[in-house]
Amino acid sequence: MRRLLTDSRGFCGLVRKDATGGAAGTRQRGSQSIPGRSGENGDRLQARSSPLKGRFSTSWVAYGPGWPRYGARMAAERVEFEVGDRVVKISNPDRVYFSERGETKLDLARYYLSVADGIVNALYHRPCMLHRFPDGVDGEKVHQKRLPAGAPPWIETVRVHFPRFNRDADELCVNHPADVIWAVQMSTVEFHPWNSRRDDTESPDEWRIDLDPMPLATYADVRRVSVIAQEVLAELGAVGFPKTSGGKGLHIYVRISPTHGFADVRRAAWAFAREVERRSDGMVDLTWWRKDRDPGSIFVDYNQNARDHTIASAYSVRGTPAGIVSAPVRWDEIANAEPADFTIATMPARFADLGDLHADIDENVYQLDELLEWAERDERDSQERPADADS
Ligand SMILES: [Mn+2]
Repeated sequence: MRRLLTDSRGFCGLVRKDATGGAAGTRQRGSQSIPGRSGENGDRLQARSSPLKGRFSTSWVAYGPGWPRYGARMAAERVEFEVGDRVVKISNPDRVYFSERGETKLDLARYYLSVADGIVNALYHRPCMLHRFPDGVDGEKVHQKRLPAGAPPWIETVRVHFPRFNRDADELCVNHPADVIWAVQMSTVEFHPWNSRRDDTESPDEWRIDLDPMPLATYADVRRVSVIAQEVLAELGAVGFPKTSGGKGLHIYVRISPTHGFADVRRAAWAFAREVERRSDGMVDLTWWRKDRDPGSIFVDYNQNARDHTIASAYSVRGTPAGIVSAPVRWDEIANAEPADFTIATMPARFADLGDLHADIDENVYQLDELLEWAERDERDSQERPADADS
């Protein structure tokens, strides 16, 4: 898959550090060893051969069965992760972030390491907005566009402009799993990347199809609409990569060549949504105002392709007590899978088995021309056009 995986051997290491400064693991970082733990190295890295033969040589699981739980036996002030050649400190590792099963900030960091290749692929070089939960997901949520203060020198940013406010922001720009772990240290739970990348932030390379159920619609309705969406995509010759939203919805991503601006990508998404609506026998309702839509319908939210609109990425955990993940799924899984099946507890094993189901997205580039012709036709025939994104 992506460039950085060519050297994935030894990618994610881990150093455990206790309150006294002692360390255990793959490397001794201090002269002290942890009292009572000599010889215990159950948290050593485990290498597993990848199920995707030939694509990665090895994928690393950054923790093992002997990994001790903190809290009862040892009050940890911080934990250090070695991620490739970088070290990221996690403070307050024992703080509970997900109240349903009690996973901690440390568990969140371990989750992201377990899907490192997937989350980096989803965020790679994109301006990225962070949803931070400093007191866990039951506490206050902070929407953060600008990079939080105190970043290490290897963290990269990309500058984006906000015309409405005539302001710039330097947003996180991920190119290495250590960047993701550092964002966790900054209490980030959700990652919301732009649909463009830093080489040309004004030209999206990702068309996002967002199947959004209205309040009385169910995930079963979303499934039915996803079948129509897949059929229209196939007729267009486009390859869609589906994922659960982590809520009740489904997202389908399509790689596009970055040759159009946000307005055209949104018009193309609108034309696609209209075609799905026509075939949906009333299941899809594209009425502009949310309050006017059929509450039992699905909205195909083409506005997610507008400038500065972002949604949670593939492998992003959502800020829910059960730590539900926006999970890539195969098309043939949609009929049976439930969004709540995919959590920070279940995803590591799934990722170890299946690898990144979105790994091939860059190899399936779609040109928007035909959809833009559909948009022109619809605008001409019906005198309709998508309203302004910010109206
Ligand atoms: Mn949605």
